[in-house]
Amino acid sequence: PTAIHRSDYQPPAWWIDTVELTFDLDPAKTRVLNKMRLRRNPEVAAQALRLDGEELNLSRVLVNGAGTSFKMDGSQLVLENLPEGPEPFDLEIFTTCAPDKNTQLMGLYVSQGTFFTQCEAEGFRRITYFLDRPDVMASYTVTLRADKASYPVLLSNGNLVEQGDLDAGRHFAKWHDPHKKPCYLFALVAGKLVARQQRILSRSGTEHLLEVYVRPGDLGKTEHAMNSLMASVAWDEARFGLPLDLERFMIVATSDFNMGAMENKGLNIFNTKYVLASEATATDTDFANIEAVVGHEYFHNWTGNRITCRDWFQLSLKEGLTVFRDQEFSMDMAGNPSARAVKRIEDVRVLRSAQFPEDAGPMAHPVRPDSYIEINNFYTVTIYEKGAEVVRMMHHLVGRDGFAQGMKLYFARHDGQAVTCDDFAQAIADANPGSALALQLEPFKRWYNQAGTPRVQASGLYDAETHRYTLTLRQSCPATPGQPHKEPFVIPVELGLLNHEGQALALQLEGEQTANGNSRTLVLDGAEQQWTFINVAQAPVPSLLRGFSAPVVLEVDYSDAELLTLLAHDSDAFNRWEAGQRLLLRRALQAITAPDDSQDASILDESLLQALGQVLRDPQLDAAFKELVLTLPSETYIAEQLEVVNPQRIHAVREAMRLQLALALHTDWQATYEAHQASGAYRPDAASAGRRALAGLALTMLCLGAQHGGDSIWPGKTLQRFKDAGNMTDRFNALAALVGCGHALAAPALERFHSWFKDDPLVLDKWFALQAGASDRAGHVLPLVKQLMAHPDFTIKNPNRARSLIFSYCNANPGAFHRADAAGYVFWSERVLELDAINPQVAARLARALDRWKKLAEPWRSSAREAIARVAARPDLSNDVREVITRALA
Ligand code: B3K
Ligand code: ZN
Repeated sequence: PTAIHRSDYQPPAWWIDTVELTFDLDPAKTRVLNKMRLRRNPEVAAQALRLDGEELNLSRVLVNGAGTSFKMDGSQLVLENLPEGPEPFDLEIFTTCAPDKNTQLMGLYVSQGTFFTQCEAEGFRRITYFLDRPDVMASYTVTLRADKASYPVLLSNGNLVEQGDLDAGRHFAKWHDPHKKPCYLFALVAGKLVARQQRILSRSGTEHLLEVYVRPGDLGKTEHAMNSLMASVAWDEARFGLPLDLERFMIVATSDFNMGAMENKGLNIFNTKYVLASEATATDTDFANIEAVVGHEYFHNWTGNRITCRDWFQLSLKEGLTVFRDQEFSMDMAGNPSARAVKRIEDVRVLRSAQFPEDAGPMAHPVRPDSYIEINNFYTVTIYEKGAEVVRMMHHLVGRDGFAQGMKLYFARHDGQAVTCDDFAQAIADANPGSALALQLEPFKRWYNQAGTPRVQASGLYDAETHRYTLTLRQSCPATPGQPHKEPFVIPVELGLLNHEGQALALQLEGEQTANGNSRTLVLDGAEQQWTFINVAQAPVPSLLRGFSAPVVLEVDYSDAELLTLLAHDSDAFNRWEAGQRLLLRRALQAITAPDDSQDASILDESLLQALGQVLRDPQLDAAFKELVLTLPSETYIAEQLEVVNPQRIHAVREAMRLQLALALHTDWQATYEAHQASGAYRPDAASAGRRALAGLALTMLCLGAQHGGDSIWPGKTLQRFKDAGNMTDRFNALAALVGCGHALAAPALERFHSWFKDDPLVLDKWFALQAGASDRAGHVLPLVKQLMAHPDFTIKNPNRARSLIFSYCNANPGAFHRADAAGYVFWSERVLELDAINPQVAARLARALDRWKKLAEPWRSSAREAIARVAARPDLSNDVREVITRALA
């Protein structure tokens, strides 16, 4: 496999103006006729036409209706004797493919008797020979022909222009997409499906038909997805002035899907996980995720589809921007400032526990990578979540209105084009001349080019005599693969100053005539800079990087007392939470690096416990926020703070801290649980969900306490709760509390849960995931996982099921996975190889579970390396897994 480099980009030598596709759909052998109108790109030197193809059977090639010579170069079809001159000509290609043999779920495949496609990034070449690159945009007309009884519904992008019956029980449907698109946005669906339909009016009065297609039994679970879609349409029009540009917008759900969903023009295809929900089967988190993913795919209609990427190195152009948009959508839907802060905290948790490790590991890459071997490996948290942070910083630097103006200019300039991240940043800057972004655009764009998480060190000096407070900020960024040296980033640091009673102080910088608010943004753009605030009456406590205004690691030498002040009083909810997390992390790190575990029962000191109890009891604070404050930093995040990682010690310390929280705050947990009992009908809104989340945490703590000398009544109460619960969130939280504390009642509850939901695949996924992700006790999880692999409901071929069991264990349960006997790693290497033969994309995700092996202490480090080397030794690995494994060993 050879690497592809961003610097090698060449515009296409040929344009494809129109494509007429005709499919004779048959699971074993589907025939595809692809008739294209092509012309030479006059701006590029004349050269042969090289079309991409993969696993296709070629039967015929015609140019303007006549046979022509061609040759194969690897998997590319090469045509050398094409008409000279600028005139367009017709090229017809007949191929067949075998959808029912397609276990990779890329290209055309069959899931439970229904045909689906997935083309991004390079799946279209598995359907027909084509210029499979995003900068070739064409008009599509698609005719689908299939057996009418087996495939009553025939869908493709755009508008239905014709349909009718054919002989031998077959029928056809012809679709035309009014918008030009790159081939990665092509889609077709054919099968037995039913739809929830909704007609809506846009602001300008045009009518649209929205549809959500599912399998017949699932129609009752589509209301929330439809509501989310309607809300998305309204939001994009209200916030960004971007209307729906199609008469018809369809979502189709499938249970076999490699990722969350796909934004095919007018025909989004979704993993059922992000469509189907009822209060009896889906948790609050599921409801929130559905809203976010439906929004995300819908928002791609403008950011991704109307303006797309010039090449796959620009992937974050659409993904970072669209994640930013879906985050803002979720925040606007959640409503009040406190709920917005909760969403921000959740997003930052993901960034820190997934993206920061990626940025520090062997797969580290810039938001705009310089090279890749397999593009599927670059649909990463860096491209998505860090990319969204880069957009968020721009938003911060130009302001909400300035950003909206920037988006307007971006569409005015580039609608209908395939462009680069530079084009986007330029538009935002040009719409905001004089802004910090416009003044520093080139250095700001280092966020696109340099990998690694910057560190910002802050130190403050207060002069009691002159009432001056000087803040020094220094930045650095660790080396990453291929990038030993980094230039300074442009880092917006939003800050406030508090006095020791926690009151906000007015901010006046040296040189300013008057004070100017009590929260503002400093822009750090050099290696080291100082700012002096004047008229500061007392030594302040700085509240830095409010709202997490930049994706950096902030190092500040806070005293415990200062952090307690911030936790109790900061007006910035994010930094209140952050102060609590810093205290908890500090205690965890002290315990982990202590000479022995003799003090593990008292890792948390009285003042911190008291402060946390106060948060729990505070009537002013929202339940969702309390739940976040009382949740300890994850094992993964703790591991990132250490040079050398002993995963078992981290697990033991975190568990000891949880137990201490459970016991010391027992009365508060009990009161919290009682006070957060739901009343009335189930509603998935942020406030109700927050109350259930906090009640769930309380129950977990009460059960944990009961197992260790606390009130033994709780497991029984929890079982009762599990049985009586009126919704899946409460039911699942109760089950998780029993499983989490290892009580004997967990087993019968799990059994009952299985028998209730044995016919609902998404709920069974939860059942598998809960067991594989459970806190490890004396190594019990791995044998259980192996046993569950043999369960009749388990199949490794379904990505959701594989993720629920195997990934929940290998990628999300460090305490159970990093076994001293290496059995977790052996299991991992076997599953990577097993999956690679079926679905390389899914296998490559699993392969990343050992990304951070070099940080591990012995014996884990050596046994991890051996496991990786065992995978590497296989000669027949996919490019996907080969790239991940090679980088891990480099
Ligand atoms: N654009 C798709 C992801 C495609 C992944 C291909 N390996 C979903 C999304 O980001 O909305
Ligand atoms: Zn996306």
